[in-house]
Amino acid sequence: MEKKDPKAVLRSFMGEDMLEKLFKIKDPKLHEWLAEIASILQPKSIYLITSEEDFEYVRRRAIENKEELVSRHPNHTVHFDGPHDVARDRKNTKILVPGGEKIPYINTFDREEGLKEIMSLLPGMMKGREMFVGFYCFGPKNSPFTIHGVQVTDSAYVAHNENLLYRLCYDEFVEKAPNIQYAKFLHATGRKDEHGWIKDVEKRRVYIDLEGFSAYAVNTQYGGNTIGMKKPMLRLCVYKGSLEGWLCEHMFISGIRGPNGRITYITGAFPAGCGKTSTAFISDLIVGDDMAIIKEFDGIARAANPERGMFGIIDGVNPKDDPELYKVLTDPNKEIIFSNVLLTKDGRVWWRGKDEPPGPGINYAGEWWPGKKDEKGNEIPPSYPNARFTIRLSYLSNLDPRVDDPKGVPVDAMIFGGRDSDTWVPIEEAFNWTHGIITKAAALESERTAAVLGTAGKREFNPFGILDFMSISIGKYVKLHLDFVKKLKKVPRIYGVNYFLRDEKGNYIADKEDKRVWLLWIDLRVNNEVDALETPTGLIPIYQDLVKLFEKHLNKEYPESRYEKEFATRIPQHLAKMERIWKIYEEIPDTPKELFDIIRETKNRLKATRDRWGDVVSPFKYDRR
Ligand code: SPV
Ligand code: MN
Repeated sequence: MEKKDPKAVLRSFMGEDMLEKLFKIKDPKLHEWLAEIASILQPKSIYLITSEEDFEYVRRRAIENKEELVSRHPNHTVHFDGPHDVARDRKNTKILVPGGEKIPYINTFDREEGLKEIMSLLPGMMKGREMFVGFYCFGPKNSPFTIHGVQVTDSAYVAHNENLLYRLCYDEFVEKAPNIQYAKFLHATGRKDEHGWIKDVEKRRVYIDLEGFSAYAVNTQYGGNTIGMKKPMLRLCVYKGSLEGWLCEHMFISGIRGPNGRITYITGAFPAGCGKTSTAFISDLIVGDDMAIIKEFDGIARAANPERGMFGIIDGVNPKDDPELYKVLTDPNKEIIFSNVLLTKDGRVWWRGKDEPPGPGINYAGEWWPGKKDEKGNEIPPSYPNARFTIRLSYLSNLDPRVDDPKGVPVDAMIFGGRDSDTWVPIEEAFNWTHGIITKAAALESERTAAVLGTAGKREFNPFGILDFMSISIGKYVKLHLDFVKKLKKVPRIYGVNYFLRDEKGNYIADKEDKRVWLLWIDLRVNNEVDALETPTGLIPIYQDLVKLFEKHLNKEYPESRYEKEFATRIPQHLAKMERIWKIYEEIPDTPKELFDIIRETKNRLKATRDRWGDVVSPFKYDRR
């Protein structure tokens, strides 16, 4: 069949001025793609987001079509995803690969079949709706870090989020296309019920097409599935980095001020809901809270935040522990999108962390009143544990001005952490890069949180804190990191952290604010200003150094008994962990051999230490290094 002229097709969906804007981007493939999907999806009209002037229109549309409700503060809107769509859907999120090649721990699916399935869902899906097309940058503008992306969605809520979270990059498309590689994201909300919730959740699909450098999300609203520039892009970015020899990470980026005002830059990987954002906030300068692209320039590893906003967890944000964030989230003058919080009858936004009790209103599961139970008799929380807020980073008073630096910031240290009640110490430095990548990053485990659908609390393997967004074999990803260091003149130090260690009674041992001390210790280590103690698993702080930091920066005592409890080596737990990790990587065919060497050495050191000191070894037993 003869192909129709894209311009003629698109003319029936948009006015001449829009059409002109679109054709300023000199990329026939883009025009063809948009014409093709518009013909299939049959939206009422198409709206291009090309400048900040379009932002107010998109926000207004989200309110008019009731995807967002306005709270008592006109700048604060609330969106509800519905009880079955409040988190990322692991089961139905698939990486499309030719032939459906099986990759351990990664949910793969045959590319052709996957694309066919998506195509079968799409016809007419945008009928009666407006289709938004946005042009964004994943990274600072005019930067070697940046990946371009086009988002197509029939949700003004999704487009509204993207406008706050990413740098608008229409001008770069005009300037550079077709000589840029850009990702394509297609989101179609699907049928909604009278609440505005997805009707066909069983047909929810989030498919990532590596070869086509694109992703699809259908029959879903939750931001982690639908905001293409966020997690779908992260998966494409991991893939692209693996082909080109750089790193794409699920990491915050922040700066900590050491003596004389120097800044040590730290990046940190954590699974969702394990302290990534709070670590960024306890630093002195925030660059990013969720993702990082890390590349080598002149022998230095440098990191850039692909985002310019935050889609953060709001549950538990309170004035005492998170003063900076709380202030922003309660400021009537800031533009904020809340999702899956409670909107009370008098128009207040409520989440766990507010000091007043929640009053009746609406939440992710419909009308809510204190004590409301679901059909199984379980109490429905007023605000969902994975409830989120979307804001611009520019609202933060401690935002690092280098957030927009096209060259990014230098990486002095990387930290890896998860929810671990009984094994890791609060902070430990790896002996070197390879040891760190293997024992801190590749061996990361964490208890599941509410950020994914399913039961929270179970210990899961989560290498680099990125498993949910991994699009290539884990073995390859480990190798990519081991090789990356070969380009570096200055090697970042690597740390394992754990904020979730519990005592015999099951209580957390550390206070939330203590993480600041661990970060300050990293600054001293990176600058060779303190020694450390050598344990079988890495290098830990000397007691007196921590006492000084606690006193100076938190104005509190750090008792010997706490140090001993926190920094003891729990050998049986470590050995069991090494067994688990060994078994996992045995099943991953392309695991680099060094991983097994280092695990074997670690086990030997742990056993020798146990023979000498027993199962639980006090940190006071160790020698300085
Ligand atoms: C995460 O879950 O890691 C998030 C939120 O940052 S989401 O966009 O759902 O991935
Ligand atoms: Mn995340």
